[in-house]
Amino acid sequence: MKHPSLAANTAVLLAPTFRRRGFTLTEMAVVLVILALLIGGMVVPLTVQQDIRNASETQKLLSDVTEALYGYALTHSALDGRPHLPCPDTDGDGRENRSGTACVSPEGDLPWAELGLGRQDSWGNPLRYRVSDLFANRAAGFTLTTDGDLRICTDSTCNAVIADKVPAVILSLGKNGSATPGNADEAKNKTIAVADKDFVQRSPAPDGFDDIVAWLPRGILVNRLLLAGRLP
Ligand SMILES: [Ca+2]
Ligand SMILES: [Ca+2]
Repeated sequence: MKHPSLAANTAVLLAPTFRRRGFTLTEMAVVLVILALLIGGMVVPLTVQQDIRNASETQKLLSDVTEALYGYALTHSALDGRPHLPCPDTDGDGRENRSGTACVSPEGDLPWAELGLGRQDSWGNPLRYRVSDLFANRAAGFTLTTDGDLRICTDSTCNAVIADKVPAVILSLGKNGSATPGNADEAKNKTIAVADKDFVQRSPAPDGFDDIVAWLPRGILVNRLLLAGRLP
């Protein structure tokens, strides 16, 4: 049998020497600030990664669309037997819109249903399409010597030309697609004006420019048709 005083002494020896307590408000605040910083640091790179992925997928889509346009020229003949490109879609059904043998408008949405791809970019906006009149005429197709009338420039004033005599241009207005253009280069690409035949291609910049522009170089278009025996 244990001696009562010995049991009491043992209990004293085993008792914790500190007093348990909860977090203070200050400690909680510090923890919350650290958590906020950690989560913030993770979220920003994730949105940046998504933007890069969307831009990359749209770039790939535009590349596929240019291939589909080469294919269209190979397989579609004007009334004179020569090749031609499709007209833009001006009523949103993905089919080209013509008035007789000419295009209703040289600029509009990409005729994605005709091509079998390219309905929307990665941000859910329709791809835009512009074609030179002489390349889309269904009465007389184009020849080895037909020149396009479109230009790709480094800015809206077109001081430097990247590509000249271009038959067709395809573009995505980028992440800010539906927003009002914040600079002259974005406005140049977004505004549909029949008389304006210049487009701007440059790197994305902090000024808000994020358009992705692709085009059919005239030389590659006629060379593909030559190799396939569709020209001259
Ligand atoms: Ca249409
Ligand atoms: Ca844009």
